[in-house]
Amino acid sequence: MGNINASVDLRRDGRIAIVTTDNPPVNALKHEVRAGLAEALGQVRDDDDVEAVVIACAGRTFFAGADITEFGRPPQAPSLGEFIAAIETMPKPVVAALHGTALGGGFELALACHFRVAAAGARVGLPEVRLGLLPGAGGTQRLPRLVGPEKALKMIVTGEPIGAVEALADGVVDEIAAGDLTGSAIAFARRVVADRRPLRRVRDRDDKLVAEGFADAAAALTRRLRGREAPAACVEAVRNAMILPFDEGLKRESELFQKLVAGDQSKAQRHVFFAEREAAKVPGIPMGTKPRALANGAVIGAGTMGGGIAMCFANAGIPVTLIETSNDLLQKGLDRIAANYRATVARGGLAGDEMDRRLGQITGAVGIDAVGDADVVIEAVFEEMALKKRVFADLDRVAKPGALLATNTSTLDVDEIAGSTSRPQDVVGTHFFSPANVMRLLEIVRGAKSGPDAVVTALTLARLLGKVPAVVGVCYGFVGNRMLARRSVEAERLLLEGASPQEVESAHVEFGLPMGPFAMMDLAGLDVGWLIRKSRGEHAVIEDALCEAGHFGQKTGIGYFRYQAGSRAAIPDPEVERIILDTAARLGVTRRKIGPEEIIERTVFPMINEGARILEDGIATRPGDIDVIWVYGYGWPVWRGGPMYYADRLGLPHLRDRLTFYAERSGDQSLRPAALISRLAAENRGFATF
Ligand code: T1G
Ligand code: NAD
Repeated sequence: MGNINASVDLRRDGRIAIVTTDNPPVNALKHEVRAGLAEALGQVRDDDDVEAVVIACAGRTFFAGADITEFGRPPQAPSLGEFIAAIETMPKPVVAALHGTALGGGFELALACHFRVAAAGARVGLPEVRLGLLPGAGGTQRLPRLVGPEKALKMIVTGEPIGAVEALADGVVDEIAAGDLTGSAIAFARRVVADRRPLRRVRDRDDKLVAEGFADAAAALTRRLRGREAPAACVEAVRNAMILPFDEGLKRESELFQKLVAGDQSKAQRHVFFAEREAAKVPGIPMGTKPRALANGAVIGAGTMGGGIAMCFANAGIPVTLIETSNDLLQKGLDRIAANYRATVARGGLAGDEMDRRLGQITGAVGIDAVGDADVVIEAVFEEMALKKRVFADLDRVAKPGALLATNTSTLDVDEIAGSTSRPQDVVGTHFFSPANVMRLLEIVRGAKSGPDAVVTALTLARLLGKVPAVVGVCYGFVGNRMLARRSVEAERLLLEGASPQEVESAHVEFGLPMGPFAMMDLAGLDVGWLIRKSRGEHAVIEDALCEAGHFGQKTGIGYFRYQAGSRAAIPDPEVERIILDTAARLGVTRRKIGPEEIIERTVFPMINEGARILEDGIATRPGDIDVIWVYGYGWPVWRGGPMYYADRLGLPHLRDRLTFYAERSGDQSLRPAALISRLAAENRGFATF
């Protein structure tokens, strides 16, 4: 409780005024905070007894930005821009005391201060682009004046923060606090006064505004951000810093911000921001449930997934034992990991010594006894139930009491796997996505007997490995793959009816996905799906024919597309075209030209329909969880908010009618709208109200 208002406090230390904000959890710059700060500044501005001002925050972080929940609401004065202008025109030094994550409007506020003192662990950044925005309170005009346009653009287009040491080197902060942060900031302010140091306003500094290298940097940074509006706006705004007077650049920045904040893309990305945080809140877990220890791990199987999962542990600094059935297979797995790291080092994405440190965290072994005293064991062997049950029965024998036992199965019944142990309360699914060291999602499968602390431990593991968790129930394919199976059925029909693999691919890439269904299958390996179908007595006429012809995807150089050695570029394959035509002829399918709109409707709508059934079954708790799963597990474009959010934008009545049309035309009753869709459409509601 402050003395200015509930969030802001003003006190004095001699002739230094300290304005402290306390608005947990992240000191978001909501209206009350801005009003309190403006009031405090007003009080000390003309108080001759005050020589300088320190702006600090209580709690775990300096201002982590504007209050995102206020976007889209009627603006309340003072705006952040107005308050920031007031700081800059203060007739006495204003020092910002930075700790935690000073982000967005919080960092922009600090950039308007005359000096910045940071705690050693502080991080500063402008992540607005991740919300489909650009910095809207001067960040695109002030940061380039401190670090140069190229570095500023990199920080703004990637949204990646920098640490205090780098910020000091760049002149973004003036000092790293030795001891207590606020104390150091007060001492710094006193020295500024004593030394009569001139008030340095960042806006007045032009010496670093050199255009050299900017255009190339902009091209390189935005190359992979197709379809997004915000990155282009960031480039325009930072360019303006070099070509326009400060106030004009600021005005244009604000216009760009207002346009983006009212736009569909930012609304979708803000939905994902909050959905990601909601997804980690699991109903039915008693408050205060503690995670188990996670000091080391073991991974069973060093194939496509096992290797990537072991890298996640190593990247997080957690020692891991990678276990295979033979030295040859183990060495193959370890070689693949080393090659992966070397490729990253070669791209400049990792330092050589850091690679060595991470490789040092991975120990290879043959035989399940090597699990030893691992706190968590993740099984990633072939997708065969009998084999997985044997592995878990062995784990029940060798793993230490209380170890978290997890399976990376893509589809299989986690309860049945847990049933092969005497400790089903310790068993969960931890479904990583390929490539496991890259994809950010961790689909945590909660079994009927999974203990609450096992679920909480899996959630904690996700955060330690830098993954975004979503907790789901047990069913075939859980959430992501269950929906994906619907898309695969329709994708195959599209090929039979006349669309080429590359037409289906380009429709999905145009839609904003990194790749379409066929390039994705080629990456994951067609043999994984083939094994699963065979074990379930199911068929996919074209994909089965491809597998029988050895088309397993990138791992064999031929799948739906052809791949040259060392390249991931998908090349159309006449042999695949022939297999499709032969199969269509054999089945007597009439072929026709199919456009991209129909391709997307027929692959995306059945997925959403299955998403509705998943909500009906309680396999997912919230529609937002499904959106998070698709954004972080399958590369669904974040600026479309996720499949369920996208459906609400389309309108459920429209979705209902299109599904009904396709069900009647194809005769496939499983395409009929789910009861939930029919009900919500009839009530003119969306999934958001589910
Ligand atoms: N506004 C409102 N709520 C926020 C928030 C924000 N800026 N940041 C976090 N929260 C909530 C979050 O929803 C969660 O709520 C709780 O705080 C803890 O968050 C003009 C326009 C700071 C690194 O983009 O990146 O400034 O679930 O679980 O893992 O240019 O939160 O508990 O109810 O994420 O420790 C720019 C966004 C805004 C930073 C902390 N700033 N936040 O991570 O905790 S736009 C950002 C984060 C802007 C200006 C523009 C992270 C974090 P709940 P958490 P965390
Ligand atoms: P893979 O064939 O590439 O690797 C499996 C590895 O397990 C092989 O190296 C094999 O030698 C090893 N293995 C088999 N039995 C073993 C045992 N008893 N002890 C130790 N190692 C053993 O398969 P993958 O693609 O890595 O799939 C592994 C699991 O992950 C499967 O359950 C799969 O469904 C799941 N998954 C796969 C993907 C994907 O995209 N490939 C994505 C998510 C989940």
